[in-house]
Amino acid sequence: MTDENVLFQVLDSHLDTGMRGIPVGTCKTSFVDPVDGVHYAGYPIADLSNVDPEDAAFLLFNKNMPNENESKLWKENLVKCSEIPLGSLDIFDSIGVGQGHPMDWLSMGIMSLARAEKDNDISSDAVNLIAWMPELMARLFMSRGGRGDIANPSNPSLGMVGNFVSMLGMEGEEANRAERILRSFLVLHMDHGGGNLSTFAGKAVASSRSSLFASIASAMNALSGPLHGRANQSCLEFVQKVGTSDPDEVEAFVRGELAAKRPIFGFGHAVLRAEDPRATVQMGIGEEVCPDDSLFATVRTLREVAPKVLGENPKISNPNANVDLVSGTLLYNAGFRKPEYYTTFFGWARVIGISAQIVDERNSREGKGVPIYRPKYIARDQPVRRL
Ligand code: NMX
Ligand code: MLT
Repeated sequence: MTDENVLFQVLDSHLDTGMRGIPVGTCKTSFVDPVDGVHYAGYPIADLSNVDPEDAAFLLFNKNMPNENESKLWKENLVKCSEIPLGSLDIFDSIGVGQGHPMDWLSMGIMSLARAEKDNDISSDAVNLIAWMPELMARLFMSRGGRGDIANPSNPSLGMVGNFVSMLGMEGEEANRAERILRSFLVLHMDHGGGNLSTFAGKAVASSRSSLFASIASAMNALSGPLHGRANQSCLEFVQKVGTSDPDEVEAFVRGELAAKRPIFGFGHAVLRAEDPRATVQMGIGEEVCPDDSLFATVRTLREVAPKVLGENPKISNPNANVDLVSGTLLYNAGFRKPEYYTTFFGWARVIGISAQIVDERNSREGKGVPIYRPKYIARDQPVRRL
């Protein structure tokens, strides 16, 4: 092996670090620059924040922005595929109103749709799942919330977000605001390179040639943890607990949380080393849609104060805001008042990026697909023994 082929030398100190920084594969949908953040097929995320979510999905699958005709055909196909197989989500009627976390419902809903799997044709399964997500999400919200059937029948021609909002029964100004916030939310959260936990988990499961549904449900289970996707729920709860935008009080709160060994949600990142551009974009949306909101005022102060406090600890690689700092506050202002649902929106978005990455991996090696994942663990503290 020549030197230029050596990407990384594994040292003992790399073990038990959650594989931090260890290259394990390739990713075609997006890359994450530690300072400039995620780029979808080369486009910096901030440039994409106002594109149609459907077009961003096309970009991740096809690696180019759709022209007008491609966009039209892609959207028509999503409409065509949008009818959920009869009875597939009946499971939501049996879980019990308010029982279990919404991320568990999301995972169960996706597993339940597996009955419509197409002979392991993961490309069409991926398009179907993306087309079914708005109704799955709306049924999840209505059933878990004890609100009965969807408020309006599914109308996929409204677009994925418009249809979801309509199925929840939102109307007029409320619906417009929710749409504005959710459209950007979905685009910003769709993909983040190959190594984030949910994507990695989904691809690892898919490498055994498991179905797209089983793989994506696994990814959603990984996303449901508070250090990963559920940080958006925890962060809004945290912002509510702060309860002030006074810089001195906010600083005292942050210090108190650290002293109690609790994470400061919405800050830090495994790969990024500057403020996440997705946080910067969402701060801009907040200034546009809810500049006078008290939660947003707390977030504004946290963004100023927390990095200084976290920066005092040299162990913390990135004291700056991540994607989750403000997303919950925006969702709250979009009319979604229950933080426990927020990670399902993250999940909805990631279904798209992770599916695109799984399709790429399944098509690699001239259609043979990536080999089954099988990293090496170094045995420790287990000398050979005899009975
Ligand atoms: N609050 C408190 N401690 C922190 C924070 C934070 N925001 N960020 C890092 N640390 C600690 C971390 O727990 C670790 O401590 P120890 O060595 O005792 O285990 C130490 O600082 C070094 O961690 P890093 O290498 O800087 O970060 P790492 O890659 O391990 O973890 C996160 C990254 C994102 C898990 C971490 O920054 C964190 O827990 N943040 C708060 C939760 C959050 O907002 N998560 C959302 C991330 C984005 N996403 O959607 O996935
Ligand atoms: C993110 O969107 O920030 C990720 O999923 C977390 C990561 O990249 O590790």
